[in-house]
Amino acid sequence: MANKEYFPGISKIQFEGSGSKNPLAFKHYNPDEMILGKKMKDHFRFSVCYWHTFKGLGSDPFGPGTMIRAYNDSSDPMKVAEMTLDAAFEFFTKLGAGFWCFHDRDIAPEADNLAETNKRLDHIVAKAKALQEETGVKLLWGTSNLFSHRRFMAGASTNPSPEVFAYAASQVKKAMEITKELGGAGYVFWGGREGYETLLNTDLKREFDHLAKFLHMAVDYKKKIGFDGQFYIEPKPKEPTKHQYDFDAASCHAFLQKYGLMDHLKLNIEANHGTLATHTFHHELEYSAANGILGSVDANRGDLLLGWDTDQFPVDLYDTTLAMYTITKAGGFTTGGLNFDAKVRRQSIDPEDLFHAHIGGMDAFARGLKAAAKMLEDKPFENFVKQRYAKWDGELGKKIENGQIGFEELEQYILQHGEPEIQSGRQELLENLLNEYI
Ligand code: XLS
Ligand code: CA
Ligand code: CA
Repeated sequence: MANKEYFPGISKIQFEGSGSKNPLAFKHYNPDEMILGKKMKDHFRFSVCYWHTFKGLGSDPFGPGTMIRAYNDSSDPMKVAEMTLDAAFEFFTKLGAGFWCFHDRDIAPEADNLAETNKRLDHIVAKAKALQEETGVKLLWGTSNLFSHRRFMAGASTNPSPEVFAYAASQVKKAMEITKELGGAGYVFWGGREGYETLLNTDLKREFDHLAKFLHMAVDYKKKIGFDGQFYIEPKPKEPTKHQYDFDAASCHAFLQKYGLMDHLKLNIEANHGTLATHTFHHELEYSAANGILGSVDANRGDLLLGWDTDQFPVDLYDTTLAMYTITKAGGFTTGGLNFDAKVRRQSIDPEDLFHAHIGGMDAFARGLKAAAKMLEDKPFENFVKQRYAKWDGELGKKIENGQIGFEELEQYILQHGEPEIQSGRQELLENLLNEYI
């Protein structure tokens, strides 16, 4: 660990229980506590994201950053990269998050050409590897920033220029190599600017084909280098482009099926992207779980009154409860985890705000898990759903499900039996019940 302390006055965050008034302690997240036969920390596999937490300084379209960080205090960009990495590992260790995530360009700044940029990455990755070994912190996933540089203004693999496609491929090739080098459990493809601003200048069909071609090349290269991490696509409907091709879980699912990619990619579901697509976080998780493509989660939340990706820290207990309910019911994380793709607000300028934010998110998920565990043990919702669909296990239901009858037999059935029986959906009762668990 570096000699310099970047978060002085803050020691390792401890679990102090719900009576604690200490803002720098966990009230609910108790890493080794067993819930449903598994340690809490293994349910979550919490991860800290590098981009918001260490590279974000609170800038918005109306003004530059507000946050002054000790690890930015140099005019040499590589010195800043090194100091930031030291600060990051100090933060991961003090917080007790077991994992981290990064984009290639977060950890090492781009140089004048690709060869030099890759050299910078190698230098930082060697340091990151040593810090991982020293602290035991692991890499949840790596990814590539294919959206900030001006060359990617019209997309990366969906760019009208094959040269930009080639540049993106070179960048992802390297990002996969360093993710493997750091033992990453996964690799994320988020379609940064893979979408369009206007269809008047866009060959939509060709762009989709190119996106798929790119992912197939990545799958081939993954095999070639023996990287055994899980690939994920991260859906998002808009922002930065007005329409992103990986719109939501269902459109990603259709894309993966159409292009023969189902065996190679799962989804990284982000809460705020779900709500931007006018779904709930719960819906996106449930859809993915139902189709066997739930891989990992970017934990955050949006703001109902703001129509963009605010990436706030998750504090809503309904969200965390329903998320943990679906995730746990689906068997829990294997390669994936809960990555805080979230940023503190522009006025939260102190380093300790980063701790408050993560502690709050971890506690909110711990409460969600505890409520979900009780729901899974008592099964009030599962039993209700089972009973609601019970007739499908009867004679008629079975015949339909097994494809043994068609329209003519069904018409005969109705002519014989008359008006179907209907039953209440009991929504209000179920919502009241959910409140009892929260
Ligand atoms: C942006 C995305 C991005 C991905 C990683 O909205 O959430 O941060 O998670 O590229
Ligand atoms: Ca994300
Ligand atoms: Ca986001």
